[in-house]
Amino acid sequence: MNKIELLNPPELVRRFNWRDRYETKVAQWLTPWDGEESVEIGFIGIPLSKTSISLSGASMTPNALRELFSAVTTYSIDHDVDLQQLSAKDMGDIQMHVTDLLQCHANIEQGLTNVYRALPHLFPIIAGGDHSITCPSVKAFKKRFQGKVGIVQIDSHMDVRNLEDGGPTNGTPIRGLIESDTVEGKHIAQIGIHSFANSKPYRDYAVSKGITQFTARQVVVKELNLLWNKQWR
Ligand SMILES: [Mn+2]
Repeated sequence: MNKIELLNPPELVRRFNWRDRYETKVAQWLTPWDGEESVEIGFIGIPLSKTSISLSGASMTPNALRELFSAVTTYSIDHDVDLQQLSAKDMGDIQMHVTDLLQCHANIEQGLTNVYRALPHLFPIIAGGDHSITCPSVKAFKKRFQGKVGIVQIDSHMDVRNLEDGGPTNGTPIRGLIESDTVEGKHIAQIGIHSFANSKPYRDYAVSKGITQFTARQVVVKELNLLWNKQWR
């Protein structure tokens, strides 16, 4: 078995032993990577929540998702697609440091870089963790592709807080990516930004950097207009 530095095997493995021959549960498809098999899609957990400004249980998310692997199937009726044709594996979790948050971020960037080096064609699906993990994750992704990277962010917050007042936190990942020249503002779209959840100086910063923003209200109004035109006219 090939050990990738800073990547631990999944902490939780959810099995589903009974099998209907015509149905596959995610637990029967998205199984732990054995360190050898070729793999197209990798589920990677980053169990970090201490970088959150407010109390957070986000570090429990990777395992909470793994719990659900036995409850859901690989088939989408909406898109008539069965994902089991893709080779996907649970790669495990990036190693966190217990107390050193900057070390956690360094581990994320280096650990993902190690993963991409070992498996250059892997398409990663990364499960945080609080939103601070986006900054080191995207830095590693950009290093791998050497090209321009864009972000579609679905969030009530802009996450462009200054880095001097206690960063890097879950409020700073977009700022960190812009200030480190990893991602250009014009390649970032934020959808769902809420009123009374952000400040005017950060709205001005986002606009000055060319970030495209759609508020939650704009999304709802647009959705209602679509529904109105479709169903009631
Ligand atoms: Mn966020």
